[in-house]
Amino acid sequence: MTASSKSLICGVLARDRKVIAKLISHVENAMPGVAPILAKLGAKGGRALRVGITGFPGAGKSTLIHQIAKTLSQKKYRVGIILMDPTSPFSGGALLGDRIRLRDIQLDPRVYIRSMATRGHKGGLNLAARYASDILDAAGFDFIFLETVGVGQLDIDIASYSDVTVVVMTPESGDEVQAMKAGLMEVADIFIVNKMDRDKEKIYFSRIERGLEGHSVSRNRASAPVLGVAALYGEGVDSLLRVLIRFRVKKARRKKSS
Ligand SMILES: Nc1nc2c(ncn2[C@@H]2O[C@H](COP(=O)(O)OP(=O)(O)O)[C@@H](O)[C@H]2O)c(=O)[nH]1
Ligand SMILES: [Mg+2]
Repeated sequence: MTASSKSLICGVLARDRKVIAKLISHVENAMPGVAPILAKLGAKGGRALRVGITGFPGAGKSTLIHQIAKTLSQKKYRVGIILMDPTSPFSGGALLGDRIRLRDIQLDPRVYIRSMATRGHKGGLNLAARYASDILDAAGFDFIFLETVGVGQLDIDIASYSDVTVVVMTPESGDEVQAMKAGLMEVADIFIVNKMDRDKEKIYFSRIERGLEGHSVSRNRASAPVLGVAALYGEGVDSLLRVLIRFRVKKARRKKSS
């Protein structure tokens, strides 16, 4: 292992943001020599809870992640965020209001945000995102959120190595639920119906719930909880947080006993 590889590893373990950013770029560009570094770091990780957040553009994924990250940070957890959504407000396409809201977590020393371009990954975006998660895991982040657009194979790939998969919808998503890639519905652990401030008519919510119930019956596994939230106002985010913290405790127990 070269001296520069060693210094990259030390930098990541010391949670040096510049080094983390540099190594993730190496991964994106499939730089030679990166594999042994990832192998070393991979062995250091395993503590973080990896949460895939998916759903149609505009459903409120970024807003939700922002709220969760802010609250987790207040509780002294460290949060890594990986964005693979080109429309994400984190990645610069933000409305002014979004930017102002996001500034507080971008400056938060317990939060690290990385957006990944959806083009130009030599080894594939999916693999790059996976390695980026490994890097953040090794760096000691407690939670890692991966935001994807929710319409393609990538979401299902990410779900395959996430500990928890959250599907975000809105009250009028009834038809989207039908249209959503079947495989994605199968892997969802939690369904979020966002923007409940806008459409309090419970009829929408119960329609989605009913649609999802039919789904869990057909996939023959315990039904995933359906939580109504208003991410923009932080309403209902606490119950999602409790579920995620519980998942993390369970993961830590499994790791201990294995
Ligand atoms: N009314 C309302 N708007 C919301 C809520 N959550 C997000 N939004 C808005 O919906 C738009 C899309 O949100 P964003 O988080 O970028 O969605 P994403 O594409 O899924 O990441 C933004 O203008 C948000 O301000 C909510 O709970 N209520
Ligand atoms: Mg987004």
